[in-house]
Amino acid sequence: MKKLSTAGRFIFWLAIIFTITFLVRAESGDRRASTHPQKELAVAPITIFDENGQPDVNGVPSATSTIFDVTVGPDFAFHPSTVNISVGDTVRWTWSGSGHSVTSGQPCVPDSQYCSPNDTNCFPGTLSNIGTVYTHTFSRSGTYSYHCISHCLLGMTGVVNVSGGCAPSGWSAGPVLPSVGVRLAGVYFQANGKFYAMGGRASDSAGSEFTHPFEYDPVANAWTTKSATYPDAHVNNMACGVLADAGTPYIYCVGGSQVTVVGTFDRVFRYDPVTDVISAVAAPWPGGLSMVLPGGFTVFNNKLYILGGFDTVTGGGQGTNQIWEFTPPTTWVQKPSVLPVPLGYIPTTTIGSLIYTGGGSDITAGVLTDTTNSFVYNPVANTIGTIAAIPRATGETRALNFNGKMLVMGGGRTAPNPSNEVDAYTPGTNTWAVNSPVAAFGTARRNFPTDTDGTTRIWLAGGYAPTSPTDSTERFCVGGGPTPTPTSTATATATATPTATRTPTATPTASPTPTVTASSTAIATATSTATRTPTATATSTAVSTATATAAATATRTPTATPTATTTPAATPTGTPGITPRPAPTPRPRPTTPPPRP
Ligand SMILES: [Cu+2]
Repeated sequence: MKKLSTAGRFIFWLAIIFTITFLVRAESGDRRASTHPQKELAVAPITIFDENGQPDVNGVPSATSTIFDVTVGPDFAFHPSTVNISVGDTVRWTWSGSGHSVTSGQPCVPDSQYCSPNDTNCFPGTLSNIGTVYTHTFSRSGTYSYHCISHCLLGMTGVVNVSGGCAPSGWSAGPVLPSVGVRLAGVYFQANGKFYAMGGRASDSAGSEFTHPFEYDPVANAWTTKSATYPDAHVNNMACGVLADAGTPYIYCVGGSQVTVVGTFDRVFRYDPVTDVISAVAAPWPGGLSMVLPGGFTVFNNKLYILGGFDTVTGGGQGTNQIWEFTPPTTWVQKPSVLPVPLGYIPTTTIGSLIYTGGGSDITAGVLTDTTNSFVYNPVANTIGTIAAIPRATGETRALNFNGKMLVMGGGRTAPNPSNEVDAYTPGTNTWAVNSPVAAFGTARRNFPTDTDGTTRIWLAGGYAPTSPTDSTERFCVGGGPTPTPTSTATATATATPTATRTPTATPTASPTPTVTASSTAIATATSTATRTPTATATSTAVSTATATAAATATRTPTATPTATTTPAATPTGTPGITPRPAPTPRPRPTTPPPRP
């Protein structure tokens, strides 16, 4: 009896799946791909302009190029689902089942970077049949997710990790920014392989905000000031990330302050680096309330998450604990979870399906103090807990996912900060390493733009170093090339090798697949007292567990004790944690300007 019903259910789902398959195929309207797969094979390796006008997305195979085979189907999977290659290598997908596609983008959102059968019409997509062969050569390092447009929801997803392609190895000085600058947001834009520094200002004087994005081209090893103009001057400490809308990736930016002006903006805009156009997004951040700067920010599943923030008005300036989620084109949701403690400027990144933080600024009565608070947040289950504390207090910087580890990049303002230390957190073991596998960078700084391609390169520039704005740029490359000349003191003569030379060896570092199952870090459920042994490191078990709902009353010790005694006094109240923020009652303008955010 039980067997029968199981079989029945199986057949039922099969029927559903095939229905979906045929419906999608009916919409796709590309018969040619199905009937003449061999033709596609002949066409595919040629460089093609995609709808973004990107001619070099499908790179020219290098002399040492290797072909990696992936089978599409016959089940609802790619085999293997993860391939690790070097820049210049080619992936060759062969269909052993029908009605599938290879479509770039995080599941299940096409981003038009590449797709079967010929890198065009990635959105809404084209399905191909058994015997089809599609090849794509990867000319830039990075982590490239893809999926089958028809069966993504069934888990038909894959990843291509591309490493190498840069030199020299380690940290080296890059060209200086077009201006000294602080409070810019760093964004790597995978579709063109460039690094962007968004917003920010040249000094702490009125009117010093930047008006155009800065673009760093790793190939030319040069900065460019773009033509697009920001919609306003509230561009300090924006939360920015790459999200796709209708198949096209953009840099979305949220919120921001203007120096010497009280309050913040809640507006959202997006920047298309390919067309160099900034456009408005009619969905202001509800958590901004015209006075909150976004805290930590990161992207997961084509959604931008904002963790905590800096309420620049209330109480003379204080941290916030809310978590917000933005989904293109215009949807904001406040998550039921809150941070165990209010924090601003939180180093935050996504590894697999979890969001990690390390450090962040306690803000009390306008005074910022670096902390060691370290959390893991599950945006799907809406649970949040602590992880082993970062080995030093920091804030006013970013965390990056580099080969499945969280790197916390220097930062901090409480002596001896700012720092140039790079702390690396490994989720699988719930442990931290200092300046390994990525060494400390040259110039200690805080509040600077930084980002990574995820596998091979890291960029950073500007920031307070330690108190005055700098224009120095540093870049990190793993593998290839000779060991770098120690960077730091990036004076005018900076420009080192104009890249180009690449040794395709690219020491495969670490485990490039950032799939992280909760394992040791345990986002456990509703237990209340979150006691964590202060020394912690070793045992992965005892990780504490402030649950989403409980944390509302979390008491916070404002001392920046390195052990981050969070004590989320989790009195599990029945009410979900979304205590609506008190309406911004008109409050007297402070006679003295609040701390400059
Ligand atoms: Cu499929």
